[in-house]
This record gives sequence, structure tokens and C-alpha cells, in this order.
Amino acid sequence: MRSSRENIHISGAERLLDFDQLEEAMSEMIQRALVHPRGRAAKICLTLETVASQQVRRAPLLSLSTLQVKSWQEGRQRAVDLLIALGLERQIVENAIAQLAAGPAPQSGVMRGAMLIDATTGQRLEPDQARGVRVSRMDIEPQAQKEVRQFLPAQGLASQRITEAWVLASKVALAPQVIAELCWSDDPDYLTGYLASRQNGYQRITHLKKAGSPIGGRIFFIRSRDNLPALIDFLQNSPILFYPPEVQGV
Ligand code: WAQ
Ligand code: MG
Repeated sequence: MRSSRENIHISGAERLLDFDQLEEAMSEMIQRALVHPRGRAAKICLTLETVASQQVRRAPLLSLSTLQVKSWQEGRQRAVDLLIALGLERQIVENAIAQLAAGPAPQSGVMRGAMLIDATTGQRLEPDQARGVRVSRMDIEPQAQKEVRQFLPAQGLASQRITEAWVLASKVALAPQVIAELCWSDDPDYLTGYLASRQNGYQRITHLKKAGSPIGGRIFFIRSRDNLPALIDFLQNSPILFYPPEVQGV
């Protein structure tokens, strides 16, 4: 699902479900698009595609941990340090974060998908800077939903958002070309973001943006532009169902 108003992205979501779960999931998505902190959508696009069950791969979620920080400035500093520790260059990381913070789409807007940054040159590699690359066709295995909830630090309303971000990040981290992902929400009141990598797992950072800001997004730091079409195809199309993490972080 993706929803918009006057060409401004409001929200999106993707699921990978059995046929018998479709109707319920669809109406839940429509509700979400209509009642959203970024405003009420004027246009909602729903796309349903069949995926053969033999094509669906299974994988574990990344381990999950939470870094408590006092301000978004401290949170971004921590994120930069962690990215440098993963081998990225400070200049490239800071420049990518500055682009995200300024609104990475044309006219300083929010993108519908993620930015792809070449970690060796700092160049943006997504073919369309308004759309970005949207990761799709991933979910929690139906039989693991309950167990996964037990891993979450917060119960209630927030957990659906956390689960969705955790699943998305776990899919992105499976791509060998991806070094790390940095994300914070475009919802004005949601300040927690994350840094995810195969090496360190899904690291939530309690503040990554200023309260009230409608600008958010995702940056995927990519090893090189080699095999870019294959990477994009994997992120958009490869169906994966996740089960609980094999090792739990702190
Ligand atoms: N693929 C790629 N990029 C996406 C996708 C997707 N499927 N969905 C959203 N984005 C991009 C897009 O630019 C959005 O503007 C931006 O990410 C933010 O999306 O552990 O809520 O759904 O507490 O607002 C992370 C922390 C919350 C959760 C992230 O993102 C936690 C969040 P939102
Ligand atoms: Mg949002």
C-alpha cells in the first residue's frame, strides 16, 4: 500500500501473506492510510501480487538492541560513529545524513523509498530520487508472530511499527552488497530510528530526529555500484518470511 496527498507521500506498507489473511490486512491498511500522523491520504494505491510459495525463503530476524540517547544530536553522532566503525568514511556518512535531513527527494521532500549511497564514492545510486527503492515482499512467518512480539521492548501501539521496521531492516541486511542501513521515520512524533547491519544487528537509537519534523527516510550504504540491478531486484521482489532472531542482543 502507498498513500499520498497532492503528490506528497503519506505512508506505505508491505506484507507477505496467505490468501486467507488478505481481506483483513487490506482493510487494516486502508484504515492506516486514512488515519495518519502525516495527514489524511487523498489517494491510496493497493497492489496485490501472487508469489509462489516455493519461492519464499525463510531467514532469522536481526538481533535487536536499543541505544538510549538524550537528544537527536547525540543519536546522530552515535550513528555516525557506528557507521565509521563499520568501515565507512566520515565525510560520506555525514554528507548522506545531511541529504536525508534536508529532505532527500526533489524540492526537499520525503521519498517513498530508500536512498542508495555508494560507500566508496558517496554518490546516490537510486534510479529515481523521488521514488527511491522500496523494499517489499517480506513479513513475519504467521506461526512466529506471537513469539516475535515477546522480543519487543515496548508493547501496544508502537509494536507494529517496530516489527515492520525490524522485518524490513532484516531483509535489507541479507543483501551482501549492503553494509548498513540508517533510518528515521517521517512521522512528526516518532523520534526513534535505527542503524542496521548484518554485523551488529538492528540497533534502535531512541532519538534520531527533532520532534515535529515531517522529514524522514532510509539510507542504504552499498559496497559498490556493481550488480546494482540485482540488488534492487532482490530488495523489491525477493519474497522472505522471518522467524525470531537466533541470538538476542541486549
Ligand atoms: N522500502 C524502502 N524505504 C521505505 C519503505 C520501504 N518499504 N517504507 C518507508 N521507507 C522510507 C520512506 O522514505 C519513508 O519516508 C521513510 O522510510 C520512513 O518510513 O524500532 O516508522 O514508515 O522503534 O515513517 C523506525 C524505528 C521507524 C522503529 C521507521 O518509518 C523502532 C518508520 P516510516
Ligand atoms: Mg511514516
